[in-house]
Amino acid sequence: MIDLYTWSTPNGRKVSIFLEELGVDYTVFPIDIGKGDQFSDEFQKVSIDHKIPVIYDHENQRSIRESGTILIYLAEKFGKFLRADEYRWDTLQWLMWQMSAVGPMFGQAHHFLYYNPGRSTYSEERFKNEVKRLYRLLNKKLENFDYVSGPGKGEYSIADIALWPWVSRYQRQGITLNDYPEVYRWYKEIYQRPAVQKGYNIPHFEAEIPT
Ligand SMILES: N[C@@H](CCC(=O)N[C@@H](CS)C(=O)NCC(=O)O)C(=O)O
Repeated sequence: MIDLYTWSTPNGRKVSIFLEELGVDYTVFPIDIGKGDQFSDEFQKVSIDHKIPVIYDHENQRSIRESGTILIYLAEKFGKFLRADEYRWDTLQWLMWQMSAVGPMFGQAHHFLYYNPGRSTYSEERFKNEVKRLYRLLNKKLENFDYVSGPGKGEYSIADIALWPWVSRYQRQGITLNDYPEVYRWYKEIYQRPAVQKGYNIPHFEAEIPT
């Protein structure tokens, strides 16, 4: 049994979507980061960093934080969505790109463009441009691929699962998905997966998924 400490954010949704894709039993512990639950003594026992998501695996009493690590851990534990052959590195490079570029840059774009508009023109411009550059790169990759990694035209993997929830916040990044047609096609296709519909609304329904 897996415990999931999470909230309705892109990093949290990566893990709930993945657990739904795996179809495994898990228990959700909502950590309302707007109210400061992440600073409670109880949560600190599983997350030294005070950040969601975190999982606790009862099978081996292991607690794991950092969403990219959690995805790799679960993929290896259940043997799904991360190939064991040479395409593993293809998937991992896109997963690391999500963790090191998309997550931090999109996060800063949300901070300056959506939550604090008008506070810093320089920062707004910088992160808007960087977000656009990352969308262009993703669009270019998807020109010839159905998914970001894997053999043939690509296959759905933890890299797509990590990227999709960040793209679902495109409105907060000032992005129009019609400007990136391949990303839009990929986004809509993944949107239709039942596990995505369910995992998006964990720990609670926030709003309809933007389309
Ligand atoms: N690199 C971490 C980032 C985790 C993260 O920033 N979580 C945010 C929500 S998406 C959080 O818990 N924020 C609470 C806070 O900063 O106080 C990961 O990918 O898991």
